[in-house]
Amino acid sequence: MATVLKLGGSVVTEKDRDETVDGPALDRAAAAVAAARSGAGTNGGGGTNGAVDDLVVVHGGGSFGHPNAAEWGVTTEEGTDDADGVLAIHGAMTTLNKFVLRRLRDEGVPAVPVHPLSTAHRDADAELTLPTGQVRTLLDEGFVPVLHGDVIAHAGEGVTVLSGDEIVAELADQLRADRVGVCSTVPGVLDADDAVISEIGSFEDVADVLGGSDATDVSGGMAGKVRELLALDAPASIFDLDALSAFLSGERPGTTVRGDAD
Ligand code: IP8
Repeated sequence: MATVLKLGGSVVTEKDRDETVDGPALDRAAAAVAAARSGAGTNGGGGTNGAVDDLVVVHGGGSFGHPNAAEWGVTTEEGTDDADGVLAIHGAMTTLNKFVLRRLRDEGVPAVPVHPLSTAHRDADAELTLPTGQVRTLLDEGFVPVLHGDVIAHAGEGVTVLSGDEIVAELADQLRADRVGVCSTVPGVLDADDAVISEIGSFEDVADVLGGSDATDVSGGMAGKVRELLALDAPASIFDLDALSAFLSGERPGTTVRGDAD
């Protein structure tokens, strides 16, 4: 059984300054992952918990990748066949990936990169194929695979964006993850009064507060996240950095998304 953790791009980068890592936030995230891996995380009662064994980390782009994608007019649906565009977007994401890996390694986490551009594709019907044999084997060998939002080959489009949220959903299904967490800049999905909605069972529950499509980034913002998570077998949690340790120690902080498949 695996845990899939998404570190939101806006959590680990300064979203308003191009290609700028939020060092303190990334340090906190890396420390929380390291503590959970060693079983040193605290539970709600202040005690310690068992280690999180099979952990896959996925990170988004934040101020990396999204500006390049916008510059080249690339979204999850609109592609480019210009190799310079591919390298600009993918290069920004692998730069961020190196920062994330460095911080995790500094904390002693056996983190290794898995780049979706090298393995995944969409067919002409936009159907995603994301091989996970290498991820499963890396987990079995004791590593923490770290994937990231990327551009991937897309039949008829050149390359299009593959969001971290799509990766989380695909990994969760294929690895039969029992825990899925999305660490965001907000403590959960917020209602009209900015209170955290503790549980979401269908998109209609939150359509009013999220709007039909919350396109604050090329991959669909919170509305896109909720839609992806509703399709999962496992319940998923959306929470902020303050609650990352709690999630990793087995709690369900923030908003729990339980789809029909759950
Ligand atoms: O931040 C998007 O990943 P996300 C990555 O998870 C690119 O949506 C290439 C813009």
